[in-house]
Amino acid sequence: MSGRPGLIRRYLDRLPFEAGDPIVTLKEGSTPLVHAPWLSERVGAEVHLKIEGANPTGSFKDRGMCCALTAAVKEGAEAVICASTGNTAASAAAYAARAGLRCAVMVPEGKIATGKLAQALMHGARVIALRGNFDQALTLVRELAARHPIALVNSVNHYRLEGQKTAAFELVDELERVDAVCIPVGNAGNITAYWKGFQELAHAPRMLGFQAEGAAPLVTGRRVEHPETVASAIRIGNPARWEEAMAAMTASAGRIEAVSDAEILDAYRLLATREGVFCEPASAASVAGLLKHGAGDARRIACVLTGHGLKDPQSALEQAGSVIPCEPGLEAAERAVLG
Ligand code: AN7
Repeated sequence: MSGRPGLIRRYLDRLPFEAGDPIVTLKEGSTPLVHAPWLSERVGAEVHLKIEGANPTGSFKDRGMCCALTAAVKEGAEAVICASTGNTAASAAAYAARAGLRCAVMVPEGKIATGKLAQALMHGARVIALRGNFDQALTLVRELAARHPIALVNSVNHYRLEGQKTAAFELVDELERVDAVCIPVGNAGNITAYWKGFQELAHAPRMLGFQAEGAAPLVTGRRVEHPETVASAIRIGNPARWEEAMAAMTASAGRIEAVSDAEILDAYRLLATREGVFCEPASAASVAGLLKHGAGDARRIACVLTGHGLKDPQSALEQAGSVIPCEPGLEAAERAVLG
């Protein structure tokens, strides 16, 4: 077979699969690592951006989902289910379509970005809008998966973490040494997965996790009943991987800190205008955190940009400049173009 391998084939020896398994892949992983000159200058260290929005459905979830769906097919499942703030739903829907499995996703009504909703619907998932938040949705789908023969593909499923740990492998592959990793934290699956990946390679960069101020249970140490943030992907008040995330932070001498919505939106705009990289607001929390809290004495830093900016056109249009109307004549065009 030619072309790049999906991540199960690329890392087969470090994943719980065998060559003969019914691998479900859209050629996820192997995402670009882009040096960030403006950001590096600003923080006085070498900063790189891991562009996870370059995965097939536009987020890091694809790394975990190819493994979760491969395992589901292997185990004879006919349907999968997840709760989601959007990206997990889009990814589950795509990989289920690919595998020929039915898929149901439960999302908080009116609280997921437009692109993610369009993806889940286009891939033919049954999309259920819960009149409640993500945490309530996760409780419900866990119960449904326990009662019915439906595979749960949230990051409580360990295959998800197995897949997502491969991003740590890629960072070490390309950078050889990385001193700190900045990462947005919602349900805390991804920070747990990265730490697992680094540990398997005997690397120990500082894990710096960032939550939105209105949804920062790991910072305050208390569950948040009504999480609120512009970064809808990380609007989560009771992370399923709470203990694992805290353990990763402690073991790596890292930190989990909060950033405000204003700081997230600043970083979101700066990445787009200064680095040419368009991520979604939740992803920008990693850079907002680095700008606000620093990374100690780390010399080489990776910021994980978890999802593509096109996922959430509404937030972009609210933050960006407006378009300039123009009549179809040369003079009008000159005025419009030259200002
Ligand atoms: C862009 O899709 O939880 O800490 O249901 O979409 O592993 O939860 C998304 C999470 C960061 C946080 N960035 O990762 C879901 C969901 C983006 C995300 C996170 C999410 P975790």
